[in-house]
Amino acid sequence: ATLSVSIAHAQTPDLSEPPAIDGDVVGDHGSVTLRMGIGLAETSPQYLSSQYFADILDQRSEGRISVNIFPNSQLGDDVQMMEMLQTGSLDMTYPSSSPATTYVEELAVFDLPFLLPTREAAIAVLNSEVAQSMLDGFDGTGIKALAFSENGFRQLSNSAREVASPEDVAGLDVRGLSVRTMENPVHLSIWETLGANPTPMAFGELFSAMEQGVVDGQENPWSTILTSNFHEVQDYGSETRHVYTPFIKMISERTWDRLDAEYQELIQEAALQAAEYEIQLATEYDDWSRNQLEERGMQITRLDDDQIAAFQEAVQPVYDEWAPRIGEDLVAEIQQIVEDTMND
Ligand code: KDG
Repeated sequence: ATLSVSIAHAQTPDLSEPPAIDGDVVGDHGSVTLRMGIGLAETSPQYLSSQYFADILDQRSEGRISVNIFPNSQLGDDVQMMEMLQTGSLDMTYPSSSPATTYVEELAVFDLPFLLPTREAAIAVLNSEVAQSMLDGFDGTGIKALAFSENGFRQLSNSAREVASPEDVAGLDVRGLSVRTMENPVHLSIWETLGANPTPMAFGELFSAMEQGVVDGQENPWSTILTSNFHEVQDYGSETRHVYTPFIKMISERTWDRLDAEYQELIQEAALQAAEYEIQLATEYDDWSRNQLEERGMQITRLDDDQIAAFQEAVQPVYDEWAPRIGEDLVAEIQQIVEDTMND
């Protein structure tokens, strides 16, 4: 008998237990239900950390604060859900930083290619004062940004050909790859510069767009490629690590303003704890997901330092165009944090 391949594979890596939930039970300020929409699937670190967030609130409010999580973009995409937070028709969401640059322009620094070389450097940046001031930058938009979390290092996948160089993206005798990007101008610029045909598109539409051949490929962390089953429609993966994008945990200001201060404090604390746990989960998922994708038949190209350097050089015009617009000082400040972690 043939066992279905998907049954034979584990759904998650061996995950470390979430940290024990401690801290006092908060006072009774009534029952609250928070609706949270996310883009990714139930097996993703994003969902698992959201569940942990819900567990913290449940335990520390003795069941009075509950969180309903709606995965798989079922309530809308990142852009739509942020707008729903503004109007108060959704309580919480959890987008990539990239589509959130329409609210806080400085966030675009995270979209600069190859700026953050290691997870350690990325986390140092997320914990920095300059990152906190980006979260504060949402004040007055109708959205309260609670915490940065990890989406991760983004990798290229496609259904057309193996990609090991910028020339493979552009195609020499053939057309450039059509690549779906997040709704963000720096990402468009990256893929245009590499000679691809980029198309911004909502994440929820991506699987069928690839299935139908509307686009050849996309870029996301290995964990997203795996948990969204992109390998079913993508034959090739390239370990480009071209961008590290964070997630941002957000709550509607309308919802926030209705909450008792003690509930607010608990939600803020839980968001930070869930973010920390998510970074741990994302770390555990990363290489494991790549290996799972290989086992499931995706051909994955690991790039050596010279090959990465070729991509870095090819996207230099993106810096020339965007660093002045994002702010040379901000870019330099982030580069300094990176350098400090590399010298530690
Ligand atoms: O909830 C987050 C997802 O909707 C999205 O941000 C995933 O990185 C992502 C993408 O490519 O859109």
